[in-house]
Parts: sequence; structure tokens; C-alpha cells
Amino acid sequence: MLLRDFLPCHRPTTPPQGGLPIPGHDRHWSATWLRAGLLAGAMALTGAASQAQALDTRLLASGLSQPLFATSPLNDGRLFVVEKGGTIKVVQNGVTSNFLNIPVATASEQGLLGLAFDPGYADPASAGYRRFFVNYIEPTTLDTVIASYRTSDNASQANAASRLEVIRIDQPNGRTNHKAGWIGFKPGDANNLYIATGDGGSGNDPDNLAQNNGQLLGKMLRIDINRDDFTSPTINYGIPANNPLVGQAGARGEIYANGLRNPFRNSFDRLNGNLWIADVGQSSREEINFISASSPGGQNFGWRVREGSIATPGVGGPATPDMVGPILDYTRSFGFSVTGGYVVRDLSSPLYGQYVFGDFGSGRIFAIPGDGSDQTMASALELTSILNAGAAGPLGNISSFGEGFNGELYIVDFGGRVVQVVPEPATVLLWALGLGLLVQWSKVRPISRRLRKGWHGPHLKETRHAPSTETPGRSRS
Ligand SMILES: [Ca+2]
Ligand SMILES: [Ca+2]
Repeated sequence: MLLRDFLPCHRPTTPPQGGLPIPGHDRHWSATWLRAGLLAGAMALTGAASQAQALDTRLLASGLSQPLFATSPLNDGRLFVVEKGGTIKVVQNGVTSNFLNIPVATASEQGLLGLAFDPGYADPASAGYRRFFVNYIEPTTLDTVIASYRTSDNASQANAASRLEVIRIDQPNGRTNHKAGWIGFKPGDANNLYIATGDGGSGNDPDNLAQNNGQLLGKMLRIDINRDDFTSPTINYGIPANNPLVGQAGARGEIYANGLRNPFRNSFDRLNGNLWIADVGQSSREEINFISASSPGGQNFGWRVREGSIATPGVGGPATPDMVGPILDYTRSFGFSVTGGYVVRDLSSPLYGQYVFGDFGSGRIFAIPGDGSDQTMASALELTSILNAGAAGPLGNISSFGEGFNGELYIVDFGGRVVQVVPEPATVLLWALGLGLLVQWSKVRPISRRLRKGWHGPHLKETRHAPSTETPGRSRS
């Protein structure tokens, strides 16, 4: 698979494969390309200042039960939403229906936590045809299970009988938080599934699991889902030969990176394969970590010794030479529980090239340059006000971001909605007509100024939502 297959400009010329025809799909494309065309016209007329479009939000789905994630298969216009209680729903032309239900444990941060479609999902010649992967807490053992399923002949329904357990990760008894749960594929690599695990729970990682490379918790794992190195019928994966700890005595070969606490939401940049890991902090710092696409892995992100860029209060100790700090961390002034997002690769978005992330506890949303360089909150662009003023209405607890098949950016509201971040059409039209300089709306000015200044503009405000109650993925203890 070529990287360009992931580029938003690589427009599929046929309807999405592996799915039913999507009524309104062409209209969606038309709207997207109308926006892109208008943006191009605006850029021709006004140059870089055309980035001064405002943002809007559009309601994609509502009435969901504790949604935690949203994603689409490659070249598939449907959106699949993960609900904490074990249901995957498919949103198609504004209609939401059940795709799969899995029995899961749901206490505290347990639940159905991750979903990834095989890169070969729509390719009948691929071993991954119609295949997808889920990450959940199994209700009897309370262990983490990654299993694969396939869709039935009805592409809007999974075949529950197709379940194949891929890997099971033992969770400490009696600890219900820090299960992380994100899974994903790196663009251009159809064999290896990346799996984020938390430290297994409680405070201060009491068993020091994240720093123990003989354990799979507190890690980013990488396994080959197109191989089976194990005779057991319930262990079905291979260990990539180039994983960083392969051959190291006492270390698990599945490990790609370690020192993570609760990397609940992460993403690959679909343009270049860079990996963004948002690790939920304990009581002091929330952090964003970065692994370049060219890296062989092996990073130690510091937990439990380090919390963000500081020594973990109550644990402490200096960073060892192998530890890598975050590219950004933030204090309780900004939030309580980071929700990792995406580098925006929707060409029609003024946020193109920016990494957008949020905070579950404060409801605030920020953007930083998506090049992996070190950042500070002082130079981050806050999007909270402009997005909360969008057509979809104010956002609540942000449990995840999502990325559509053409790079569309979604926000998952734990209260039950998925909204899409879109350019404000009226603004795009004004710029296209060469009238952009007349646009002085209060919604437009802050973002345009900050964009032109490289976002070193007005500092962040201290507005915040009421702190949330206990949530999926999210307690600090
Ligand atoms: Ca096997
Ligand atoms: Ca860290």
C-alpha cells in the first residue's frame, strides 16, 4: 500500500468498497470538493491570508451511549463509532445502526476501548479482507483482549461468529483503570498492529510495570497480525523481527516503546506515518509524545519515574539517559486528562498540518504544529470557543477525536454525539469572492491573527467546564 493512498487528495474514483452504496455520498464529495475549490480560489486571490477561514461544527450522530472512538475504513464513507458498553455503531447517511455487540466489562475505565480496520479491509485479495480489530476488557477474566472479526455479507453488520482472539494481556487483579485501549495501523504497513496498553491501574504504577520490559503493560506494542508464531489457537500473531527488544534477554519482543501510563488515544499521521501518543497523566501533567515515522522504536517515555517533563511527585527520581520527554506537557491550568487527536490532513481545513487534541476533563481543544517539534501551551492555538460556538452546539467531555476516510476531523463527545469539524462555508465563499478582507467577524479574527503569526498570539483563557466524574480511560488515581 502506498502512502499516497492515505492522502486526502487521493480521491477514490469509485464508490467505497466493502460497503453498501452510500446515499448522499456523492453529495458529500461534491460538497468537499466545492469547499476545496473555493479554498483554492480564495488562495489564488488572497494568498496565505485565506487560512483565515473560521471553523464550524456539524452534527454527525447523536443519541449514542458513551461513545469513545470513531473511525472509517480506507476509502469508505461510513463512520464507525465505538461505545464503551460494547457496541460498535455504523453511521451512514445520517442513519445510525448496530454493527457489532461484544460482551465487555464496563466498570471504571474498562469497556470496549479500541477499533482498527485492517488496511486490506476493502481488498478481496487481501488476508485482511473485511477484517477489523477490537480492544476490550473481557468480562470474566477482566483481561485486555484484542480480537479480530469480519463483516458478514451484509457490510453493515459484523459476523460475530468470525471472532478470532489475537492476543490477551493480563491485567492486575482489582484494578479497573488505566486500560488505554487504542489500536491502529501505520500508513503503508498492512502487517503490524500497534496496541497501546496502560500501566494496569492504581496510583504510581505500584508494581512498576511500565518500566518493566518483561511485562506488556505500560507500553506501545507492535505485533504482526498476518503471521501466527504460536501453536495455541487463542494466540494468533507474530513478533516482527525488527521490533526493538527482539532477542533481548528478559524482554518481551512485542514491545515497541515503554514508560507509558495510560495512552488512551493516539494516532498516526496519515501523510507521513509519524506516531502521536497522548499519555494521560496522574496529578500534575498531561503529555503529548512523538515517534518519528523513521524511528525503529524503543523509546522510554518515562512513566512512572517521570510525569510529563517533571519527576513524578511521590515517586520521582531523575530521568535515565534512555528516557524521552514529551514534545508538550500541560498543567492543571489547562485540563485534567489529555485526549489525543490527529494531525489534520483534510485539504479543505484551515487546520491542515496542525495536531489537534483536547482534554476530557476541561473540554478544551488546542492545536499545535504537526511537525513533532517541541511545543509549549503558550504558543498553542486554543479552538475551544470557536468549536463550542459551532452549529452542533457546545461540546461536552471529549473522549476521542476521529479521522474519516478523507481526513475529516471528528470530535467524539462522551455525552453521546459525534461532530465533524468543518470550515465555515460562508467564510470560504467570502474569501473566494475576494471579499475576505472585509471579514471582520469576531470568530474569524482570532484564528487568522494567530495563524499569520505562527500562533504566538493571545494566550489561553482560563475558561473550563466543570470537572467530570469518573470516566472511561480517565481517572488519576
Ligand atoms: Ca496460534
Ligand atoms: Ca512521559
